[in-house]
Amino acid sequence: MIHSLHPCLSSSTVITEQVSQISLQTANVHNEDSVVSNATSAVFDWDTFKFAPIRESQVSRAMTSRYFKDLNEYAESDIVIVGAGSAGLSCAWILARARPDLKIAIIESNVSVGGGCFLGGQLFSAMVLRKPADEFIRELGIEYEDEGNYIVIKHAALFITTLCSKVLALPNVKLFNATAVEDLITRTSPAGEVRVAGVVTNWTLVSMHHEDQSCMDPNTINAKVVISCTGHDGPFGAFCVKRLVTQGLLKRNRMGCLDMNRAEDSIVKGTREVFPGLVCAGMELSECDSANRMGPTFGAMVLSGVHAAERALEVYPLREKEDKEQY
Ligand code: AHZ
Repeated sequence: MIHSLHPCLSSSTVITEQVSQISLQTANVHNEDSVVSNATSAVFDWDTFKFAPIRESQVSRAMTSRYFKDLNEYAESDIVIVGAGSAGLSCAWILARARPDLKIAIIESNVSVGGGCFLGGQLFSAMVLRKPADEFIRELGIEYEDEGNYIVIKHAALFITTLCSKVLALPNVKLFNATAVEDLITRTSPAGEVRVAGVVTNWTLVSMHHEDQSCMDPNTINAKVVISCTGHDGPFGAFCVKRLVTQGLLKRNRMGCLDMNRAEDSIVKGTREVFPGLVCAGMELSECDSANRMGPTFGAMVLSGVHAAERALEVYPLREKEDKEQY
């Protein structure tokens, strides 16, 4: 049975009906005697097994109709989060639950989410978070070992995939991955004050080829507030801070050397709207404030994400008002 097809798909109705009629004739037999029947009811007599039929265009339309509907809806977002690493996804989880009325787009340049968070340090698995970030981990429902001042999750990927799955299940969030923010939208008030008013995007693979292909113009997303969580300097990292620096709108202070104790406190405390309309969180802040890096301890990333959500909602009414006044 196919529910709620996009209106432009009405020409496919005949094919859809034919296919669903065939699918009704497919009678798969459950195998109650299977040695894995205690783990799943999706176990069948494999000799007679057959998938419900499908036409290739149905698969294509199932994806494209939804993707372009989302692009259309989120072209006007309330808040855009740039970067789906530990800071960005932590922020999204808090923000989207605190304000279910707001439309939140997450733009991630990589195909996969997580940034530096699929592994602990030096390609090891375990992930360390200093207290009091354990409160956030308990809310996520992830098991950990309590080591006193810090906790250890058995694999960083367990943390980031759990967090991501919870974020993606929220109805007011859309993740556009494999999509890079390659510029910012700005507005200038009659008094000459500049603010960030959205992001300029492109497929990441296109963004990577501006040097050897010409005229590959981007797409845009308007937003009242942008939260940048693109990590420290790198090929794509610290993107929004660096873009404003090139315009002389923000001062760059490069990331300091590693000092776990100083670094984590200063990233969390320093999380703020660094420029009108642009809140900055996670390691991108170190390129703004010259904060030390902390290496493989992630408590500051999740709590900077929480703090960023709080700061974004504080400035939201003002930025929304400016957005209405300045179009
Ligand atoms: O792909 C990037 C990553 O997933 C994404 N990103 C970067 N530039 C982008 C752009 N458009 C869209 N222009 C972009 N996406 O942003 C994500 C950043 O994740 P991250 O894990 O690099 O940053 P974070 O601040 O969430 O976590 C930092 C983790 C670190 S680094 C570090 C150290 O070097 O000492 N220590 C910790 C805990």
